[in-house]
Amino acid sequence: MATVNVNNLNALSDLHKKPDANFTYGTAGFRMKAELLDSVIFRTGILAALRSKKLDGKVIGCMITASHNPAEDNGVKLVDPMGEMLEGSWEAHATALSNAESNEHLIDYIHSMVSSLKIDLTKPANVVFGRDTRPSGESLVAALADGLKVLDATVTDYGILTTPQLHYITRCLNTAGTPEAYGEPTAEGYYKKLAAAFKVLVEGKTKLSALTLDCANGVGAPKFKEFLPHLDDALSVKIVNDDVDNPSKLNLNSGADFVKTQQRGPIGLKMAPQERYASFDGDADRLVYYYQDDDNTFKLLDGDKIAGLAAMYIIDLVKAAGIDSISVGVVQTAYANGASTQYLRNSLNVPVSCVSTGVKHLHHEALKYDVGVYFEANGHGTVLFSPSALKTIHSTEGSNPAQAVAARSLRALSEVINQTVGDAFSDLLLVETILTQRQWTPKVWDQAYTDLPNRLVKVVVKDRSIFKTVDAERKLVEPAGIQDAIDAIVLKFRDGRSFVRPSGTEDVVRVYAEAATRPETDELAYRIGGLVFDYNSNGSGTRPREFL
Ligand code: NG1
Ligand code: ZN
Repeated sequence: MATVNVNNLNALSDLHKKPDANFTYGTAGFRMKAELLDSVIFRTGILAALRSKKLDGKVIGCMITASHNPAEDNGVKLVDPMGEMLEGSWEAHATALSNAESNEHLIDYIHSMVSSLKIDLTKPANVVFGRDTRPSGESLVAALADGLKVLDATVTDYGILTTPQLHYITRCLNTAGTPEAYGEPTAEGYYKKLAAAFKVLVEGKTKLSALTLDCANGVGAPKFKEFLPHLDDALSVKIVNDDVDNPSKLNLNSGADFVKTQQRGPIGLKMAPQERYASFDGDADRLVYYYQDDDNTFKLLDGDKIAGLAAMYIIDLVKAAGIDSISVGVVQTAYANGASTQYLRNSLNVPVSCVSTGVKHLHHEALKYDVGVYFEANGHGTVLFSPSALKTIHSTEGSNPAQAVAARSLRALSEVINQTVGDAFSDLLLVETILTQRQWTPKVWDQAYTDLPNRLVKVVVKDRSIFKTVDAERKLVEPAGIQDAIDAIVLKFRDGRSFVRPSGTEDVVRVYAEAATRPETDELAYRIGGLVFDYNSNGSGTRPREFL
């Protein structure tokens, strides 16, 4: 059995010593203050090479980003060969490698992986990587490159990219020359593919007024500017918050996360009634829309609204093409607004599944449908077309011109939508397609249903690990008795719904509540927040004042 070159590993690992900290590869990969990440990223490089060797030299992607987090944070996520997230069972290996206390422990763990997973170290390793605009990205890429040297991986540095671009490129590289070939493995190839499909989708339709796009001062700004010329004027976009030269501005008072959580537009953006606005997050995998109503109220069109719009449009197209044997389904998490679930089930008559938080859960569930639409309320999501749906769509010519046009649109739609992961560029083109096809203003889109007022509250507790959930995180089984207490409170509120779960990315417990009116929603959220605090404060800390 081949072994790791220990001298090589020692020399490289000594350049990237582990600090006194504990790391976890979670739903968002590793994510934390950038200054703590050097050893983690070095070791993630080793893991990426092992994963590639395990998969017979298939290309593994590695993205250095901290998405919507503040500028001083950074992180890393691995991408599996078809552009999907790293297989769940390898997350524990990532965590274990990152926490090995010495070079010896590191080598031992690598060898234990080699033997238990039957990894043939003589196989090639191929890894590609990219990063967002964070200043820490440059030195972290160097740490990653050192990690990749440990097992002599062949690497390609794609420089600055959006997260979904790296997922796309990874899939292209692994499918090149096969019947599943996904496209040219470059940013340019990605732009060409999306633009060509979008032009087919809006052909002959009257162009809408310009969309104002907030890029959160992140990588979406330079990349969308690169992309726009490919659209040949098929879409008018006015880009704002594009200052990537001032790193401290990244995600600051702007971007999809700010807009969704604050339920307001980016600070400094002057909004005109009935115009369209959209925000990306810092690595351009999340998208939310919004507008200002005639009475100046701010209206958010979040991931749930995008899912509803997409499902409605796809169901209509499938019918119009005469291929309604294709099943369309929607996947949400418990954070989806109750009114959106009602709309999908009762007005669109589509099956809706609810899964645990984290895109990998949504993605997995969406694969069960011919066409699976999945979105988190925060704007991260996509639409997956199964191989059999694609086959049907590609072989349908239609028995009349209307059917032929619908089938052509479905084909283009499957090209415009990134099949690997939620992609803000793709999702934006999807929304713009539908609004252009229908000649809808954001207000008309918004009329599908009215969101129930909702509130998300963070509760800082002593130990969030004591909160254990079941039923797609909608019920707590531990601490004992707490769920009954929650249910008793919820019962008192009209249209009340509330659930509690520990965050996977922050050291807090999240409380979600919705009810018929804003005051009732707030009261519900704060009463449940207080309950959670009382169950786990152990008398420490101060009970937040708003907790009734
Ligand atoms: P946690 O911190 O586990 O709630 C958050 C988001 C998720 C997902 C992950 C990964 C909410 C309520 N939670 O997870 O939807 O996007 O981050 O970034 O938005
Ligand atoms: Zn993101």
